[in-house]
Amino acid sequence: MLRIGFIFPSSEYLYDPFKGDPHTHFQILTVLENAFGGAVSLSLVDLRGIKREFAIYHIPECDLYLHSVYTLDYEEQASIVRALRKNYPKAKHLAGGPHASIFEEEARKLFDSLVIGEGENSIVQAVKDVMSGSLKAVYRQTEAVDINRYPYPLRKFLPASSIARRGMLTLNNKPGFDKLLGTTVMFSRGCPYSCDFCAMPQIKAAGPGIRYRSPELVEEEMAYLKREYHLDGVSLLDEIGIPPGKAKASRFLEAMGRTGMYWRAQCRVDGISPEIARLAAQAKCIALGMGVESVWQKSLDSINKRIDVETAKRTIGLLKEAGIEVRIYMIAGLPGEPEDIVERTWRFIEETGPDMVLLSLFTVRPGTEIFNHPGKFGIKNLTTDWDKTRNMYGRYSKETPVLNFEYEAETPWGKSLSNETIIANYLELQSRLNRKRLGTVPPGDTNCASG
Ligand code: B12
Repeated sequence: MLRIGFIFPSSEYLYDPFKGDPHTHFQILTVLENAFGGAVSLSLVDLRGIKREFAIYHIPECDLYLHSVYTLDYEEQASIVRALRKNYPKAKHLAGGPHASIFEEEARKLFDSLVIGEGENSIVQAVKDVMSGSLKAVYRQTEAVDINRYPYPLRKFLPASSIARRGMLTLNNKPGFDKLLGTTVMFSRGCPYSCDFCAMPQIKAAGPGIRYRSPELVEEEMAYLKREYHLDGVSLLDEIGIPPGKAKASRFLEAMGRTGMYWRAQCRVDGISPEIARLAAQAKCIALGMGVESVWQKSLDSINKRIDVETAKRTIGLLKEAGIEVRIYMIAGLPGEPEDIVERTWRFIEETGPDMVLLSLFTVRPGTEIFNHPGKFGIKNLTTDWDKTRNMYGRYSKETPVLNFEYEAETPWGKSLSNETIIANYLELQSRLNRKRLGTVPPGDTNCASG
């Protein structure tokens, strides 16, 4: 029997790594179970919360190790691979994920094999090849997979205690929801937009656009979670949780409504009509997070966000009226910010009254248009020291944040802000938010779709 272990790294830089779930791992292991049944033994090696130097004691001997490589985890994952090669020299290491796709050459030196693009077909072929001793260096998926051909991802690879958790449905302005049991789900793949600060367009180049699981599969997965884990609700991690377009959105919302479970999600500010807001509330949507990113239109335009500040204002109002808690994601330090950005941002917040504001410091991540063409955005001195890109507010009670780039003094939009000013602006806004209890309490929410 072939022993396969999929390793999830410690994620020690996250305030709480158990806010999310290893969806890639659930999905790939479920696909393998369906394809190979008893011919393979499958394990998810969960290293969250485990110190790096002790990780090796938590990893059982396997014939094939799988890794999903994120930029911030790369160094840790490389050290794990090196340690495992010493202990189990015959074992093979196969990797996929954003960092492995963006830095293919570098990744090929570390791993025996890479899966580039979506992995459902490639992993089945790769495991067959391991069995016959002919593992290839690269498996490349060049077309989008049909996600409705695959069953929902099973959660049994982790203990129930780490699946069903309290605190997943907590609301800032309504008590009681923190007691509910919840977990995270993902019902879509991809995104139809090309924001210049997001790595998705490059990572998902082989499957552009957005694909949703059918409402039937959504209901099946929700029923499974309720039955096996007695959940009260779920948090959707999809970038655009409610499918765009009235017909698709209604069918999805009706399906969610039938489950009787609470849910929270994310959406674009331009994706919500009054009717959709009402239907979502009826379907027990308790909170929606939206990437407002900036209150300065020039900054929004410079990153190709394709929204406008007025729409953002309107949608916040709509959702509040429907009784849905509104969280907005904002970024400090985007290209084009004026000198008075703090006051402008604060006015917007006071005027619109969101229930929560999750503010991040702008970080240039690999795989983004800004990383690939910094000059276009007036950016220089980009660092690839990824440690400097672990920007979580939760860290800053003890440390001072740093930017992983600088703006040219003169940029395409005129005079720029210095790094010191951007950081001071960021800290000033965070402290105002905390004083008004609008920030994350405790600081450092790990939600990642906001960048
Ligand atoms: C859910 C999610 C999370 C979850 C769970 C992460 C996980 N490791 O499972 C949480 C909340 C924990 C998280 C955290 C972070 N995330 Co995140 N996350 C996502 C999100 C929204 C979905 C990923 C997902 O699970 N999709 C569902 C699965 C089934 O699909 P998939 O991941 O695309 O995987 C498919 C293929 O890529 C491939 N594949 C991938 N890996 C592997 C490995 C093997 C062996 C094989 C065979 C195949 C394979 O096969 C899969 C099936 O086709 C993506 C954006 C997106 N929509 O893709 C961002 C994204 C991946 N995250 C990102 C970032 C930056 C982060 C954070 C660093 C955030 C931060 N605030 O700093 C942290 C770091 C996390 C860590 N250690 O996990 C970036 C990655 C950029 C990069 N260069 O690494 C993305 C692309 C967001 C973005 N817009 O830029 N994240």
